[in-house]
Amino acid sequence: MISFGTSGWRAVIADEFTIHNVRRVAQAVADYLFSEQKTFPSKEIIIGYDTRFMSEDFGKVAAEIFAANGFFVSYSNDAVPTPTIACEIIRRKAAGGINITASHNPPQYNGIKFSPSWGGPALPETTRLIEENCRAIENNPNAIKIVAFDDAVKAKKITVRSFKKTYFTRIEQLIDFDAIRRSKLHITADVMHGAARGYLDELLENNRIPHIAINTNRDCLFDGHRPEPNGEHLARLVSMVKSHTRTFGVATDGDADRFGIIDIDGTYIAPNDILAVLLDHLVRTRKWNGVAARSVMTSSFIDAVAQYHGVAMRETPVGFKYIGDILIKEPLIIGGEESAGLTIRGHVPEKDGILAGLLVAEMVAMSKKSVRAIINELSKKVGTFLTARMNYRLSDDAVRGIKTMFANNPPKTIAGNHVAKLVTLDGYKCVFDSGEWVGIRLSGTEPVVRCYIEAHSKKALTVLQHAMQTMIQTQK
Ligand code: G16
Repeated sequence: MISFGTSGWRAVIADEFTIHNVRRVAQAVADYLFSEQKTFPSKEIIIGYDTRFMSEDFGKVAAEIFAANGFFVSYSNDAVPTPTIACEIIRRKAAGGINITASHNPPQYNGIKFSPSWGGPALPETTRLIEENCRAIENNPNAIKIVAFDDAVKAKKITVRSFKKTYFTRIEQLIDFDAIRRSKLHITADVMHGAARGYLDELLENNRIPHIAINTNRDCLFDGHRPEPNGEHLARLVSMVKSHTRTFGVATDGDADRFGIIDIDGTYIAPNDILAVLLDHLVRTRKWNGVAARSVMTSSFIDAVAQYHGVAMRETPVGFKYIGDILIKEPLIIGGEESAGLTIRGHVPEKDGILAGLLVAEMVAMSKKSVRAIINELSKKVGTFLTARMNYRLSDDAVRGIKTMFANNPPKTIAGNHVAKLVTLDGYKCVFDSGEWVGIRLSGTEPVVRCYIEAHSKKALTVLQHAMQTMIQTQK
């Protein structure tokens, strides 16, 4: 059963993520694109891959299917960030693109992200059709067309290319590298053995920003942990930042669409805070107005900043596809998620960890302040927002129990807080009279239930954490 989650299809290598299943998914995407030919007649497809085990080989497997189906394939000559593929889809007016990646998942996983011609992650109405095509192919394996990679290269059906140039130009238009250079800020870039190697470090090098890049070698085991740039996995970056003065740390995940920020004193800064300070930075430095967007379990710190600047806020289910969709349709200033994804006006409708890290560096350089100092100043104006996220591996019965409880008898109070609003955009979010809230939902990328909490004080955060833990544990 091949199913697309929050972003793409992900599965354990050699279990479900096999050459056969990659062929099935590629054929299913090709069939989908054929069905779209009336509205978008391009015959070009972009194929990239990350640094995971055999990703380039799985990419070739997919390229063989698209070429056999009559598509012209632009196949990346190296591991490539997901946002770079988005850029290339748009520039070449391609029918779409796929990236062989399992993003931030553990090393045992691989996956396929598919983006249609608009460049953002496919929306559910698209992935549903691809899933249906996969099922149809299962019953008719002869439906899979294949041509050998080398033969397709000779026949000019597949062209091996670098996608760097357009992407670098775009980033250089969006980021004030002169300001970073003038500030003499030193950047330590941790690419976590992922697809930002040769991208983030080269951009810094080309723009003469003093920097050190770490974890640039390919390591399919990602140092034994998943390539997720959060507080748990950036110990080396933290110690590098702490041991150098005026050094700021930026990190990117396996396919370089997520960011991690280490402030100049070596502390990890949560993406929720980064979204809020960047909205403020963009409004002040670019003089942009319009709308901002965040997914439902993202902190309302950014809402408070939006309100302060008279910017409208859009709330979406979890998944960058929904934020990308807003960027296409509305004058978006910034859109982001608590899971460390963001994009801004003028960029692709896909999250970009490289852009995010450089933008925060620009903000630090221009303000000559630490990120923490900027957060504290902003909090004085708009309020304090503290957040926590817990992940639980629960039995199917426990998950059913939680769903039934919220669907049939949602709590009226939690830890003495009256639930003023129940938001059901994605999972369940209980918003209290104070504006503090708790949320619970099933992850679409990992086999876990996620619980999110936001409070205005440490005490309230701890109380709500305990209350949610108890609520979840009673379901076990
Ligand atoms: C993916 C999606 C994001 C989403 C994140 C977490 O990130 O692209 O939009 O916020 O997963 O989703 P979930 O909570 O359902 O696991 P990535 O970087 O893995 O593609």
